[in-house]
Amino acid sequence: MRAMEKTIPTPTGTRRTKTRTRNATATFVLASFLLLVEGVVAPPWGSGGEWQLLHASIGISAMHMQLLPGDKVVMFDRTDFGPSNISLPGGRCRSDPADLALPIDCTAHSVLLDLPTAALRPLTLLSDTWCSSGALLPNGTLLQSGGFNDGDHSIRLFDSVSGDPLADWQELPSYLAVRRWYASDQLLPNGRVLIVGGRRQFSYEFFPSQESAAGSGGHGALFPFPFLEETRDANAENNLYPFLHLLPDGTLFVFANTRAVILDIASHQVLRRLPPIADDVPRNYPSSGSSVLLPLRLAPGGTTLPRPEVLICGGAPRGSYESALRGVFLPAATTCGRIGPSDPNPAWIMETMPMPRVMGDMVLLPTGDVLIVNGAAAGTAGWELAREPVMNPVLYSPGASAELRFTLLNGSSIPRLYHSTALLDPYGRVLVGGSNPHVGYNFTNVTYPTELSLEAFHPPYLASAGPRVVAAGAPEAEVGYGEVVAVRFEVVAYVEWTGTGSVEVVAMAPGFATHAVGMNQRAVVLPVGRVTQVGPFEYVAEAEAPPSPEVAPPGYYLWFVVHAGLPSQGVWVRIRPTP
Ligand SMILES: *[C@@H]1O[C@H](CO)[C@@H](O)[C@H](O)[C@H]1NC(C)=O
Ligand SMILES: *[C@@H]1O[C@H](CO)[C@@H](O)[C@H](O)[C@H]1NC(C)=O
Ligand SMILES: *[C@@H]1O[C@H](CO)[C@@H](O)[C@H](O)[C@H]1NC(C)=O
Ligand SMILES: *[C@@H]1O[C@H](CO)[C@@H](O)[C@H](O)[C@H]1NC(C)=O
Ligand SMILES: CC(=O)N[C@H]1CO[C@H](CO)[C@@H](O)[C@@H]1O
Repeated sequence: MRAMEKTIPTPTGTRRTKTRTRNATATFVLASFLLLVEGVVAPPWGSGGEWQLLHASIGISAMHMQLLPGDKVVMFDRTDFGPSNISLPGGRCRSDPADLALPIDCTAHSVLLDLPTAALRPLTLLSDTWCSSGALLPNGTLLQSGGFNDGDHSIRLFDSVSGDPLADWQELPSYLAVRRWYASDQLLPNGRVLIVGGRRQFSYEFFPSQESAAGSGGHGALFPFPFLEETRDANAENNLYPFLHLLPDGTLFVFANTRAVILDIASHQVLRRLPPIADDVPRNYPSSGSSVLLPLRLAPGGTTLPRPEVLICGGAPRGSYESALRGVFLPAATTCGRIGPSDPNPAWIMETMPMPRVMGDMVLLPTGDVLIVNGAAAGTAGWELAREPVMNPVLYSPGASAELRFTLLNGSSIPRLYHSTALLDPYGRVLVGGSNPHVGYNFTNVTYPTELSLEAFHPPYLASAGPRVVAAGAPEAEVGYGEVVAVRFEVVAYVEWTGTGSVEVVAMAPGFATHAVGMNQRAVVLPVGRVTQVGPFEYVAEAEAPPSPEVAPPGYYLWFVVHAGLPSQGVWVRIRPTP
């Protein structure tokens, strides 16, 4: 047991200090992190990052993945795949006459991973989650929406913070107004979630729906969104899993196929149509590229809004899907497009990646860089429709000069094609899992076997010693909008202190990963005021919490301290909803 001090601000600005006791698990985390950062000997890997196999089999294919507060990861695939490689808890079996593969299935299709111990726990899904979407609600409950077959109108909730060791999925069948298969979710400033599109659905709806909030028990209201019909290609569609990014002024950037609009959620009006992406390559499923909102850099006092920029990388040229069905796998896109959607005259800047990629996952890192990982160099998303897996991740550095913009990193040995996922974890690693390019769990007699493994990619920064946050977080830490928070951290003895100007505090929202889309990922670089030395290697940085729910919707964020470009381990801080 180890006592630890936490300093959090009170609303008046004076600070109170309280002491709490870390439990054994948390101490274990700390210990293993210290081992990692205190290795003065040269790390076993170089500047290209390192791959680590966390689990040879998690029992399912990590088709959907969400990081949860408490350092857990929930993963699931689909129920209509046949038997997985892990049994349902308590010897239960699921009896579902509507299941397309196995009416009585005694295996699990969802697992919960505890990161500190790497322990896995099977969870119970009742209806099919295939190609569904999700968002972490401000209270720490994961909302998962839609799917296929008997699950296409369902929403499911997973409570990550109650501490119930047997917590499991709660299903609300028939909640959604329409079928949502390949939809995208965005957490909104008011804590509700917008659920957009899906196959042949040119509309969006909300969770909680107004009606159910008012107790009517009926379906939620449905709002037409003709943009999704306009962007649908005849055969391939190429507009599924639209990219959604909440902009700091509260409007929503929506990208489908090759086009983008700005939607005002309150009035349901399209405010603006942006120019189509410059090379006219479709970017959405099955031409799956990936997209992030680049880190929002805040000015002190919350007076000026940060300039948002959206980055979209990879995809597959029009015709790739039809061609792949005939067995001809066209080269994927090598381009990225970058745009400032709130600029007076938004224009795409096109850049070229070191190699082509479709079905890549883009993951925001605490350093402000973007990792592009997984996917293939030829073909598209869909069963058996891709070839030439891309084994090497690429780092995109938004502020670097053109020559240093892309860095090729060390490759994995495991192909990750259709249904692979990636997300940032609290240690600053990127968890990589999934790849199920077949209609069942096919492990033999197929070109790319279904993958039940889970890897962690250690970005190059983990080879050096980052700071260690000793206070600010702790699982129950909460801050309000605009509050100043004292973040205490240590810089290890042998690392040169590069001065207060090189300290950043970054709040990162945990994303929901599936089908090359990282829903609700968000990096907010907080204004840092005074940085005070309080011990031999110990400092306190005064960081200003985000100014508004438009900049950072309420809920759980990982806060990282970055010193001289090296991030600490992330600590969970909840931003309180405004009353
Ligand atoms: C990783 O990349 C670095 C630098 O590019 C290289 O020196 C190292 O050998 C690579 N390690 C592995 C395991 O590939
Ligand atoms: C979190 O909020 C959602 C939406 O209001 C609600 O349905 C859910 O029950 C809440 N979770 C907990 C644990 O209270
Ligand atoms: C994969 O397995 C399923 C179910 O076992 C089977 O129906 C299907 O034909 C297999 N696919 C391939 C490509 O072998
Ligand atoms: C392997 O796959 C081929 C075509 O996909 C199929 O014709 C053959 O029957 C399969 N063999 C086995 C042993 O499943
Ligand atoms: C494909 C796969 O991972 N199969 C594994 C399922 O689980 C058993 C043991 O529980 C392993 O022996 C198999 O290799």
